[in-house]
Amino acid sequence: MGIINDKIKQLIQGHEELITRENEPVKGGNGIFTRYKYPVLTAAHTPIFWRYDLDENSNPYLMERISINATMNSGAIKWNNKYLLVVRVEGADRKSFFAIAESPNGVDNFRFWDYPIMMPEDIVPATNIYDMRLTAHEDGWIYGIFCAERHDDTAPVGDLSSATATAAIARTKDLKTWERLPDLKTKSQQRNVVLHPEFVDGKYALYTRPQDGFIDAGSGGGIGWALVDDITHAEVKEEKIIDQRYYHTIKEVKNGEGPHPIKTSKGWLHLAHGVRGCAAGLRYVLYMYMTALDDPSKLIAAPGGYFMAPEDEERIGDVSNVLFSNGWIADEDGTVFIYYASSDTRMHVATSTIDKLVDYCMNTPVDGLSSSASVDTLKRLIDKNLELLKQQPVSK
Ligand code: M1P
Repeated sequence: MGIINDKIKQLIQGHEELITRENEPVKGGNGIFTRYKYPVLTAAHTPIFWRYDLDENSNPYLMERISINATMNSGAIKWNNKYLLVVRVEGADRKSFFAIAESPNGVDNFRFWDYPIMMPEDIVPATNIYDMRLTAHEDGWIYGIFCAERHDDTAPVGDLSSATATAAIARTKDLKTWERLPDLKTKSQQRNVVLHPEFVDGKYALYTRPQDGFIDAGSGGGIGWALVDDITHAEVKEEKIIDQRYYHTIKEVKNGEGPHPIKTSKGWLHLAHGVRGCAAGLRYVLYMYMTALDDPSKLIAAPGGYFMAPEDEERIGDVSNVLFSNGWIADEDGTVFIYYASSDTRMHVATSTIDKLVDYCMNTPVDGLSSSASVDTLKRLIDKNLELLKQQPVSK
């Protein structure tokens, strides 16, 4: 065994400085949420001892032996008073795996646990697994539903790109040991499947995203809803669309549920992503909606447009122009920590409160689906404000 030399010490100290750097809220903003100055996790936040062989004899040049490409789309949960992310870590070899990073305050000092999650395989092993949604269910288990990707063996010989997306299900009581349940049985391919935290009519309830192909949502219609009798042999027999896609909106091409919804006194608060096409490719933004407390499948509020869209460095990465969220944490005091990835590359946090997000959902005008409807909505606000300013002028 070699010795820890000065170069290794510098490497470890530099990493420690990065992961303990204090984050700062960005001033200004739109009154709905607050962004933070630094990403909470990047590939460089992964432990030095994952990437380097620290033995001078077997690594005399101190090279990275296992490079990490990205830390992205993370599930989130508050656990033993810590803010935990189940991070999608992607290696330089394009394989994703899950690893937990924990923070004492939710906005900085995220530190990875020593080992990634050793996720058991389904009967048919997957090539790639990613984007876990965590749900502490009222049945007492913590479930992780994620996408299992496999090569589509029905594709013509030589087609090495066609793949299938299936919802994989695992559960745990301690976030360390995971029990893998059989993958969700569905008629179509599925990604972005999320477990609702409560039983509905005595059944497990899932938000689904039926899709025609691996990439193409096609006739899928939008975010679906399905009740499942037995989570240990989960099968979607009936599925209805609860949040539809529309022409010329932020979710024209695709949408997908984010983390499981947060229960509030006014209804279930949902965070989702919407996708549209443009000359630069697909653009992914985050949007919100609410459903009824007594029926989580009934839409009660649909603020028009996006809630968050990529800004500045968020716009650039492996898959540019993408914001994606599959994790948030609502604290006891009403603070909401929204964890989102930018451009399939790094993780960020934004904060808001339950009251603000409910107000945003209930009072942001709906998308009228045409330019004239948007102008009518705008005119009503201008009329109201100009009247107010006439009565109470603001000195310039
Ligand atoms: O590259 C953007 C996202 O694309 C997919 O999301 P969706 O199924 O909604 O299109 C996923 O591969 C996701 O991981 C990725 O961030």
